[in-house]
Amino acid sequence: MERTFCIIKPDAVARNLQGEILAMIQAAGLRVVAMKQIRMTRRQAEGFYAVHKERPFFASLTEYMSSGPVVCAILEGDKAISRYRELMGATNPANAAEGTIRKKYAESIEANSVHGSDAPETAAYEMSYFFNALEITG
Ligand code: 3AN
Repeated sequence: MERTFCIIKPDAVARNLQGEILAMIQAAGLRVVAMKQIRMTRRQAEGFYAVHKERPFFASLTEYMSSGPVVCAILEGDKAISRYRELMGATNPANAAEGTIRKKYAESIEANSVHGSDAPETAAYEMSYFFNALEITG
C-alpha cells in the first residue's frame, strides 16, 4: 500500500467540482484516508511549492493557489502515486489523455484542477505539510 497527496485546486472548487473529481478518484480504486477544505495564505502556498521557487511561474502559481478554497486529501492504494498521476493527466490539459481529470476539467496549464505528488519523498513532505497523524485514518 502506498499513499499520495492530492489537491483539488481553486479553479475546480470554484466550479463546485469536488464531488465529481472525488468520484473519479474513488472509481479508480483509490481510498481517501484524510480530507479537508482549506484556503491557503500566499505564504502557505509558497511553502508548499518551495521546489518551484526559481521557476518563472512561481509568483503567478502561488497567487492562484491562494486565490480560493482547495480540498486537500491523502489517497491510499497499491501504487497510489503513479496511478493517481495517470488519472490526473498531463500538466498541460492540451496534452492530457482522454479519461483523465485534467482532460475533462482543467482550464489551463496553471488552473489545471488537481495536484498530485510525483514521488514518495514529495508525497511525505506534502502530506505532513497539511495533515497531522490524528487527521489520517487507516
Ligand atoms: P504537475 O502538477 O503536473 O506535477 P509541475 O509540478 O511541473 O506539474 O508544476 C506544478 C504546478 O505549476 C502545475 N500543476 C501548474 O499549476 C503550474 N505550472 C506548471 N507549469 C506551468 C507553466 N508553464 N505555466 C504556468 N503554470 C505552470
